[in-house]
Amino acid sequence: MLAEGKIIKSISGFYYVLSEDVVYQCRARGVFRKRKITPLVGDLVKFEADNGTDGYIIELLPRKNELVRPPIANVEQALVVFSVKEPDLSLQLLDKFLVHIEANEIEAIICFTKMDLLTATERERLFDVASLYRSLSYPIFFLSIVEQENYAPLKAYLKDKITVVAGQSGVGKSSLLNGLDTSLQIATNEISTHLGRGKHTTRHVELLPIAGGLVADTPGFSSLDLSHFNEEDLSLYFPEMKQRREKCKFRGCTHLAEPHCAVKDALKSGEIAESRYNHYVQFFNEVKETKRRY
Ligand SMILES: Nc1nc2c(ncn2[C@@H]2O[C@H](COP(=O)(O)OP(=O)(O)O)[C@@H](O)[C@H]2O)c(=O)[nH]1
Ligand SMILES: [Mg+2]
Ligand SMILES: [Zn+2]
Repeated sequence: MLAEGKIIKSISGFYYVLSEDVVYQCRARGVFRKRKITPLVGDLVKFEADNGTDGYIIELLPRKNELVRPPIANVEQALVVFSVKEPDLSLQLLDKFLVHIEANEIEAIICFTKMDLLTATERERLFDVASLYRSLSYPIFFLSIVEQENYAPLKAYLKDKITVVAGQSGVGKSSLLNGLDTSLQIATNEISTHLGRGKHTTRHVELLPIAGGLVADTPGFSSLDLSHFNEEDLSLYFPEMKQRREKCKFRGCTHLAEPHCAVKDALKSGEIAESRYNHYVQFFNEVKETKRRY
């Protein structure tokens, strides 16, 4: 039988291929190794199976994209998970996640978790902050494992897509997935074994079938290093700047000190939020600083 499927897990030379609700344990034909192509989780493949359980991958279909950390192909969107408390919300970190996601041309969906920990006044303040991100066209969800009321509309976003979950440890990523699919029992409160770049971690990459889509609980964009960015490109990853930078007088305008800068004009008129602009400047300096050091 020749069929098409998606790799949802890979463990020591075996690839687990999901095809019409059945998972086949596959090996890759030697031809991949010779061509130095490694199948990735998320890859759409053609495989041959002689029985209902095992098979051979014979062809990788073209990838739309490929993330490095976590190593997943064909990712279409990221759930950017931020708790509103414990740990406290950091807009600078949120913007940094968004920059990485924009740079990878992936759709971002912002999920604010632990809403139950906010007082009524704090909620109002959060809604103000959220409206800024809504104005940038990011879908926003307010979630809490105590109330569970916003899980259903979020599920609709997952259907037929590969989604990675991004966010700091402890913000409630695993709890959120358990809430979306109550048959899952992902361990929560896991102490992260991730101790930095290059360190071996025991966490493997796996796509979980949730709400008609495939979701990786493995934290996406776990390394938020900006060193591989060019400072001149940074404003491409802030949609409100990208939209205006063509109107700057100088080509290659950095929107810092140049005259007749459309971005700074929009900042002055309040069309671009100060917090977003300030984070842009901080990231710009961070990129320059890391370049200077190497
Ligand atoms: N109060 C409250 N606690 C939550 C919520 N979501 C998660 N938590 C708690 O936050 C801790 C970390 O959650 P976990 O899902 O493991 O976070 P992860 O590290 O991002 O996967 C656990 O103790 C959860 O019970 C929430 O909506 N409200
Ligand atoms: Mg977790
Ligand atoms: Zn400019």
